[in-house]
Amino acid sequence: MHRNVAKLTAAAAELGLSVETKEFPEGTRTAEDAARAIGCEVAQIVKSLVFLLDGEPVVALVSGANRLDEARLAAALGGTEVARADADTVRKATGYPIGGVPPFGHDRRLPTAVDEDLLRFDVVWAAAGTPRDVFPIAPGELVRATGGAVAPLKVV
Ligand code: 5CA
Repeated sequence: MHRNVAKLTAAAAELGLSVETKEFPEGTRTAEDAARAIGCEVAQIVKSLVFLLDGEPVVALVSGANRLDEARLAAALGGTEVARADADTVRKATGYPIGGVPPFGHDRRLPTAVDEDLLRFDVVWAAAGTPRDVFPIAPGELVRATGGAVAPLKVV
């Protein structure tokens, strides 16, 4: 098991969650890749996107079918200026590389917004620390584990 996957699994256990990760050698780097490998809807894939909100890193958990509306993210978390984090900032803020950023289990707790569309499913799939490992989770557990604010986040 990749050490990032072990780290995510340990973080989940600390949060009282038993997480079963699944490795797909063909890769799960993007939401589309992940949906294809898993055999689920793209909308069931959790994109864990890192932004700087007024200069501080935050996480948006967005359905794979949706495009994030940055103004909605700012509204959900109570800030103003939103900027996309670059690859280096993502790794520094979370401890994971782009394409593998999990929704929780980061090096420090980050303010999090959860796309309300994810709550339509019984199970959604998120990255488990690398671009080839994922895990299923009930969206309610995702909200609980992250302490996230559920909000409309998509561009309409
Ligand atoms: N493993 C999949 C799904 S479980 C995954 O991690 N998808 S993701 O959407 O959360 O991560 C990929 C995202 O990283 C892209 O949607 C994009 O927003 C972002 N990204 C890709 N390249 C860069 C880059 N060079 N700088 C900043 N962000 C990037």
